[in-house]
Amino acid sequence: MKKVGILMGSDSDLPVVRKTIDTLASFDVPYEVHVYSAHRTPAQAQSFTASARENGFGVLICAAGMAAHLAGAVAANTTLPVIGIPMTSSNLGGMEALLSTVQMPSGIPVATVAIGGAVNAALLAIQMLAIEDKDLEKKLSDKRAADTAAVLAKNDAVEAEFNH
Ligand code: RP5
Repeated sequence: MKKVGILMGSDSDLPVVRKTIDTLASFDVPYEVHVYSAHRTPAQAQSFTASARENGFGVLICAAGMAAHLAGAVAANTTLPVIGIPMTSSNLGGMEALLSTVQMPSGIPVATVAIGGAVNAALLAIQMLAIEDKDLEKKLSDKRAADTAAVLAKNDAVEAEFNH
Protein backbone atom coordinates (compact mmCIF):
# COMPACT_ATOMS: atom_id res chain seq x y z
CA MET A 1 0.00 0.00 0.00
CA LYS A 2 1.17 3.54 -0.72
CA LYS A 3 2.24 5.63 2.30
CA VAL A 4 0.68 8.87 3.50
CA GLY A 5 3.15 11.69 4.08
CA ILE A 6 2.19 13.97 6.96
CA LEU A 7 3.96 17.32 7.08
CA MET A 8 3.40 20.02 9.68
CA GLY A 9 4.83 23.51 9.78
CA SER A 10 5.79 23.32 13.45
CA ASP A 11 5.87 20.77 16.24
CA SER A 12 3.32 23.05 17.92
CA ASP A 13 0.85 21.60 15.37
CA LEU A 14 1.41 18.06 16.67
CA PRO A 15 -1.40 17.87 19.27
CA VAL A 16 -3.95 18.30 16.44
CA VAL A 17 -1.97 16.35 13.83
CA ARG A 18 -1.82 13.42 16.25
CA LYS A 19 -5.49 12.81 15.40
CA THR A 20 -4.48 12.38 11.74
CA ILE A 21 -1.77 9.94 12.78
CA ASP A 22 -4.09 7.98 15.08
CA THR A 23 -6.78 7.72 12.39
CA LEU A 24 -4.32 6.42 9.79
CA ALA A 25 -2.97 3.96 12.33
CA SER A 26 -6.47 2.70 13.14
CA PHE A 27 -6.81 1.72 9.45
CA ASP A 28 -3.30 0.20 9.34
CA VAL A 29 -2.34 2.71 6.66
CA PRO A 30 1.43 3.32 6.56
CA TYR A 31 2.62 6.89 7.10
CA GLU A 32 5.61 9.11 7.79
CA VAL A 33 5.52 12.29 9.86
CA HIS A 34 7.80 15.31 9.39
CA VAL A 35 8.09 18.89 10.65
CA TYR A 36 8.84 20.89 7.49
CA SER A 37 7.94 24.53 7.11
CA ALA A 38 7.36 26.42 3.87
CA HIS A 39 9.05 29.41 5.51
CA ARG A 40 11.57 28.09 8.01
CA THR A 41 12.82 24.97 6.20
CA PRO A 42 11.74 25.39 2.57
CA ALA A 43 14.64 23.36 1.14
CA GLN A 44 13.74 20.33 3.26
CA ALA A 45 10.04 20.61 2.39
CA GLN A 46 10.89 20.86 -1.31
CA SER A 47 13.35 17.97 -1.24
CA PHE A 48 10.94 15.64 0.57
CA THR A 49 8.09 16.53 -1.77
CA ALA A 50 10.03 16.23 -5.03
CA SER A 51 10.97 12.62 -4.22
CA ALA A 52 7.74 11.63 -2.45
CA ARG A 53 6.22 9.69 -5.34
CA GLU A 54 9.36 7.64 -6.00
CA ASN A 55 9.64 7.04 -2.23
CA GLY A 56 6.29 5.26 -2.14
CA PHE A 57 3.89 7.99 -1.05
CA GLY A 58 0.38 8.17 -2.52
CA VAL A 59 -1.04 11.20 -0.72
CA LEU A 60 0.45 14.09 1.25
CA ILE A 61 -1.24 15.85 4.18
CA CYS A 62 0.05 19.28 5.17
CA ALA A 63 -0.92 21.04 8.41
CA ALA A 64 0.06 24.67 8.86
CA GLY A 65 -1.17 27.76 10.65
CA MET A 66 -0.84 31.52 10.36
CA ALA A 67 0.40 32.52 6.85
CA ALA A 68 -0.10 28.90 5.87
CA HIS A 69 1.79 28.20 2.65
CA LEU A 70 2.94 24.65 3.33
CA ALA A 71 0.17 22.79 1.47
CA GLY A 72 0.37 25.08 -1.55
CA ALA A 73 4.16 25.00 -1.70
CA VAL A 74 4.13 21.21 -1.43
CA ALA A 75 1.42 20.91 -4.10
CA ALA A 76 3.56 23.02 -6.42
CA ASN A 77 6.30 20.39 -6.29
CA THR A 78 4.32 17.18 -6.85
CA THR A 79 1.43 15.74 -8.82
CA LEU A 80 0.43 13.62 -5.81
CA PRO A 81 -2.85 14.72 -4.22
CA VAL A 82 -2.26 17.18 -1.37
CA ILE A 83 -4.66 17.66 1.53
CA GLY A 84 -4.34 20.84 3.60
CA ILE A 85 -5.28 21.23 7.26
CA PRO A 86 -5.57 24.90 8.28
CA MET A 87 -4.44 25.21 11.89
CA THR A 88 -5.50 27.54 14.68
CA SER A 89 -2.25 29.07 15.86
CA SER A 90 -2.90 32.78 16.28
CA ASN A 91 -5.55 35.10 17.66
CA LEU A 92 -7.18 35.11 14.20
CA GLY A 93 -8.55 31.68 15.04
CA GLY A 94 -7.36 29.83 11.96
CA MET A 95 -9.36 31.88 9.43
CA GLU A 96 -6.09 33.22 8.03
CA ALA A 97 -4.74 29.70 7.57
CA LEU A 98 -8.04 28.52 6.07
CA LEU A 99 -7.99 31.23 3.41
CA SER A 100 -4.28 30.76 2.70
CA THR A 101 -4.78 27.03 2.26
CA VAL A 102 -8.05 26.93 0.36
CA GLN A 103 -7.58 29.85 -2.05
CA MET A 104 -5.19 28.15 -4.43
CA PRO A 105 -4.86 29.51 -7.96
CA SER A 106 -5.99 27.33 -10.87
CA GLY A 107 -3.52 24.63 -11.78
CA ILE A 108 -2.23 23.73 -8.30
CA PRO A 109 -5.06 22.18 -6.25
CA VAL A 110 -5.08 21.62 -2.50
CA ALA A 111 -7.99 19.64 -1.01
CA THR A 112 -8.64 21.72 2.10
CA VAL A 113 -10.43 20.32 5.14
CA ALA A 114 -11.93 22.31 8.03
CA ILE A 115 -9.82 24.34 10.44
CA GLY A 116 -8.22 21.68 12.63
CA GLY A 117 -9.89 18.96 10.51
CA ALA A 118 -7.24 16.39 11.29
CA VAL A 119 -9.50 13.33 11.31
CA ASN A 120 -11.16 14.21 8.01
CA ALA A 121 -7.75 14.80 6.43
CA ALA A 122 -6.80 11.23 7.32
CA LEU A 123 -10.15 9.82 6.16
CA LEU A 124 -9.90 11.66 2.85
CA ALA A 125 -6.40 10.30 2.32
CA ILE A 126 -7.65 6.80 3.12
CA GLN A 127 -10.54 7.22 0.68
CA MET A 128 -8.03 8.15 -2.04
CA LEU A 129 -5.94 5.07 -1.32
CA ALA A 130 -9.11 2.95 -1.21
CA ILE A 131 -10.00 3.76 -4.82
CA GLU A 132 -7.84 0.79 -5.85
CA ASP A 133 -7.93 -1.18 -2.58
CA LYS A 134 -11.02 -3.25 -1.80
CA ASP A 135 -9.88 -4.25 1.72
CA LEU A 136 -9.37 -0.62 2.67
CA GLU A 137 -12.73 0.32 1.20
CA LYS A 138 -14.37 -2.38 3.35
CA LYS A 139 -12.76 -0.86 6.47
CA LEU A 140 -14.14 2.55 5.48
CA SER A 141 -17.63 1.12 4.95
CA ASP A 142 -17.47 -0.70 8.29
CA LYS A 143 -16.43 2.51 10.07
CA ARG A 144 -19.29 4.44 8.45
CA ALA A 145 -21.73 1.76 9.62
CA ALA A 146 -20.31 1.85 13.17
CA ASP A 147 -20.48 5.66 13.25
CA THR A 148 -24.09 5.55 12.06
CA ALA A 149 -25.00 3.00 14.73
CA ALA A 150 -23.39 5.18 17.41
CA VAL A 151 -25.40 8.23 16.33
CA LEU A 152 -28.62 6.23 16.18
CA ALA A 153 -27.96 4.95 19.71
CA LYS A 154 -27.66 8.58 20.88
CA ASN A 155 -30.93 9.35 19.10
CA ASP A 156 -32.58 6.41 20.87
CA ALA A 157 -31.38 7.74 24.24
CA VAL A 158 -32.67 11.28 23.54
CA GLU A 159 -36.01 10.00 22.23
CA ALA A 160 -36.44 7.74 25.27
CA GLU A 161 -35.82 10.67 27.61
CA PHE A 162 -38.04 13.28 25.95
CA ASN A 163 -40.68 11.60 23.74
CA HIS A 164 -43.53 10.15 25.79
C1 RP5 B 1 3.08 27.72 11.14
O1 RP5 B 1 3.15 28.69 12.13
C2 RP5 B 1 3.01 26.41 11.86
O2 RP5 B 1 2.33 25.47 11.07
C3 RP5 B 1 2.27 26.73 13.12
O3 RP5 B 1 0.88 26.43 13.00
C4 RP5 B 1 2.44 28.25 13.25
C5 RP5 B 1 3.16 28.66 14.51
O4 RP5 B 1 4.39 27.98 14.59
P1 RP5 B 1 5.27 28.06 15.94
O5 RP5 B 1 5.61 29.50 16.13
O6 RP5 B 1 4.39 27.51 17.05
O7 RP5 B 1 6.46 27.19 15.68
O8 RP5 B 1 4.18 27.76 10.30
